[in-house]
Order: sequence, then C-alpha cells, then structure tokens
Amino acid sequence: MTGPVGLAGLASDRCLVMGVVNVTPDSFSDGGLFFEAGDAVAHGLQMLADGADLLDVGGESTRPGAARVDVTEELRRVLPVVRDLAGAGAVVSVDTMRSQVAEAAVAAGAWMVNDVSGGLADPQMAALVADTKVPYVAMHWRGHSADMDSRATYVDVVEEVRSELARRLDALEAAGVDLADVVVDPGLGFAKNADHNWALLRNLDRLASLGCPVLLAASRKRFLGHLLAGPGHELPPAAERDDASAAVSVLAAVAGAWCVRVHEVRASAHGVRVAARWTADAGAGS
Ligand code: PMM
Repeated sequence: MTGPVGLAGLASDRCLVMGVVNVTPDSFSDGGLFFEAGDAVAHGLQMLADGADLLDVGGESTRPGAARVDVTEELRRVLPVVRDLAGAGAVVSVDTMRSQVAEAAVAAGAWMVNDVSGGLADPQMAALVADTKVPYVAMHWRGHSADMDSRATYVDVVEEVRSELARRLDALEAAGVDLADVVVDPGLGFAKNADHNWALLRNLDRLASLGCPVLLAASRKRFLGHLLAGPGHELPPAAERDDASAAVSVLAAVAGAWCVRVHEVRASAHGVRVAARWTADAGAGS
C-alpha cells in the first residue's frame, strides 16, 4: 500500500474527485478505450493532471447484463495499471469484488478497495480488508449484473438501501474492519431505476447518517441519459452525459458527499472547488 494513511490521511475541506480507469473491453461508459495497460496508465495520468484526487482501476465491467470475467483475466488487466499509477504517485483504488484481486492490487500499491458488492460477492473480502487495514468502499448491491435489473423493487428505496448498507457495516465490523476506514455508496444504477437513483441523491443526508463518508458514482449512467433524452427518445451516448455528470458532482459536493467517481475529471474537479467555496464560511478562503 502506498499513499495517505487511512481515510483520514486523505481528508480535505472539499469533496474529492475519483477518476475512473476501466481496463475493460465492455464497460458501458468507455468500453475498450483503455483496454491496453499503456493506454489506461496514460489516461490515469491525464486525469491526475486534470485534478483527480484518486484513481479507481477496474478490470471487470458491471454494466447491466454483463457476465463475469475470470479472476486470472481480471488480475492480468488490473495489476500492471495499479503498479504503474501507484508508482507514479497516484492514490489508487482497485474496483473489484474479489479478495484475491484486492490483495494483489494492494501488494501492487493500491491504497483503497472499492467493492461494488459491499463484501457480498466474496465471503473472504471482509477478512482481507481487516487484515490489510486499507480504506474500503462498501456499495449497496443486491446481486450480480447479469440479472440486477430484476432486483430493482423497493417500497421505500432510501430506507431499504440505508438498512441494507447498515447490515453490511455490521458484518464488516464483526469481521474486524475499522469502520473509520469505510465509505458507503448507494450504488446508483445497481438494482435501481432512474426514480430510485434520484430519490437516493435527494436524500444523501439519510445515507450519511450511517456515520461513514459517502461516495457517489453517477457519471455517464443511464438515468442521466434518460433525463437528457426525454421520454421516448434515444439515449445520448455515454460521453455526451459528462456535463450532466459534472452537475451531479457539484450538487453532491454541496450535499456533503465525500467523493464523486467520474469519467471526465476536469469539470467535476473545478465544480467541487466552486461548491467548497460557495458553502465555506465567509472569509474562509479566496
Ligand atoms: N459504478 C460502476 C463501477 N464501479 N463503484 C462504486 N463504488 N460505485 C458505483 O456506482 C460504481 C462503481 C459502473 O460502471 P462504470 O465504471 O462504467 O462507471
């Protein structure tokens, strides 16, 4: 592990910006563009230059309907990119549901583990996080991407996501994880439709009441495509959702999010700085 010590080591007076490095041929947002390790590393370095605070490296697409990639292939995709970016001084997060990949990535220099399953996909994950003491993102998840859309049924989405995350926090604590190093994430788009996502965004304070910092990953997601297209129209391509994604970053920052995970960094990096100054006490900065 390289980088700041624990979550507290990355403390900031503004919302952080995490740049997405998808080393995948098939992610919905940027599939195939950075599948070669060299391209992925160059893209990560550009995002740092654009103002990213940390980089999230993933080798498995979680687009709705996606099949799983095998562990050998996930390791092959992720490790050289983690090693090179951490070696270049980046604070690196590894986006994986597998403890084996998390362990190897931490050994290669990853600072944080971002697990979209919140520990549910791999029963060894909590122990690995407890042992390595790395910061950990526990995302709300109800099952693998192949059939997650069928699990988007809620009576009160905010309350159910909150209580299901609370159960994950209990399980992590029972496995020896220090909750001071855990971030929660509502998992926008994961077993959630557009209305569910907007309800969660409107009620971030209820997720924050779990006592952990909140990470949001709205960038380029389908619900923004639906918003921009309007009813009955074809969705704009993922990259044309970046302005809307940056708008979510600003609002999330004002609402107190710890970090936003985005594909296009510059506008969000500027936006979170505006949000911080806007909400700062008078005279607190320039
Ligand atoms: N979404 C994607 C991937 N990783 N991690 C977290 N913590 N939260 C998310 O909502 C999330 C994630 C979706 O795919 P993308 O990498 O193509 O944006």
